[in-house]
Amino acid sequence: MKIERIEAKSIPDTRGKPTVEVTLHAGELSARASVPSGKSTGSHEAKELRDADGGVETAVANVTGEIAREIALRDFASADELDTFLIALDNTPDKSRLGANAILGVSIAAQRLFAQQAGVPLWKAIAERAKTTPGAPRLYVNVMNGGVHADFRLPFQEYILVCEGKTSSALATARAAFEKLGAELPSIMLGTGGDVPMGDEGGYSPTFDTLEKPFELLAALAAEHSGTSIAIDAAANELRDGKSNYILLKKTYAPNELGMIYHTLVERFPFHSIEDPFSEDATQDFVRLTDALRGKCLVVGDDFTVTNPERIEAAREAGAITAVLIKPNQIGSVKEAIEAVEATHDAGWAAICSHRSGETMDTFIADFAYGVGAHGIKAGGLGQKQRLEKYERLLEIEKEAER
Ligand code: 2PG
Ligand code: MG
Repeated sequence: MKIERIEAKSIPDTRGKPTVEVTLHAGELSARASVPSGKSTGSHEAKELRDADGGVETAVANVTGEIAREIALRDFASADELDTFLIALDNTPDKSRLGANAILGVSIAAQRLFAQQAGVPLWKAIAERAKTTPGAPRLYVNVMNGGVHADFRLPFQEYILVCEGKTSSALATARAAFEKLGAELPSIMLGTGGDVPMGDEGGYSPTFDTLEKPFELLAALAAEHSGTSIAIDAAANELRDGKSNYILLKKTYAPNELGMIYHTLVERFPFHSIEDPFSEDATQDFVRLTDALRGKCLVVGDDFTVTNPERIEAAREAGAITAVLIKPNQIGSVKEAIEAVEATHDAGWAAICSHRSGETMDTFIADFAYGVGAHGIKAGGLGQKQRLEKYERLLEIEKEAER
């Protein structure tokens, strides 16, 4: 395929922060992609190129300048070939020269172009490329937002209701639970009552005086609907006290004490998974918790593994986790995100595909999660249209797959 024209521009994400949008043109075909952006980022992630003022003009210029020029000189047989070319063109281990945001925008748009050319839905093209069996992921619906996504009104970053089954029924369950929780919160949260604050990912963000209260609420919702359970993203990088301890609700905990908290929560509530229970390099703490919770609850790496096949391999050697969060922008290309899924599945672990806290209307992650047959998809709460778009796209895919 010859990509003749590339456009790129800066668009606002859900926090109003600039992010990259790319449009590719090849003959009659054209495809667009926009790149999400995280807030609780791991230091081992590929580098998102930002200007001194927080803008993405340099990343945009890299797409319309060097990348467009080089791509126009070539003909690509597959999206994989194009990604390999982009990775070599950047030629840094962390995509810091051209920017992971610049490269991923082109990579996703190119995957869409190649799917169009083949006349197949995006999820199918991804499944063929990844050699995976497509299927509906569990919905990880972030019903209550905390941590850096909500000024720490709740200590953990994400309080998630995991909904299993067909997307249409899982989403109906999530909607019913989300609505019920929204109606209950004003009378039970701390503060003045009235409007419930919302967090960055379209979930409620109430305040409580105990660690357990949000889990009591989640467990009550889970008890009402079969096929539901609880997950959290502790995002423990953000809980660090600057030394080796963690702070929750103004109290300091040593790693083993935090481990005990998780243990007690899992004993008491119907847990499915815990993401980033410790900070990004605390491998031995991950190993201990994974051993203690084996068969009871998945331990998920996010900042710990950063969608990097090499870090996933190292985690496998250590036996540190049992599931991996897959975020294409942590690694910067569709090709490497697929390799990260492969490394995860090779380890016998669950892959959970994820949006970022700064999102756009792009629904690539829905097709990606379905295409690779992921264990789950994290796409946020139901109170923000950029999150709902992903769930809506999964509903469309359910119909496409039935045809
Ligand atoms: C996470 C994500 C997405 P952020 O930590 O898993 O929910 O947040 O994009 O801010 O890293
Ligand atoms: Mg996370």
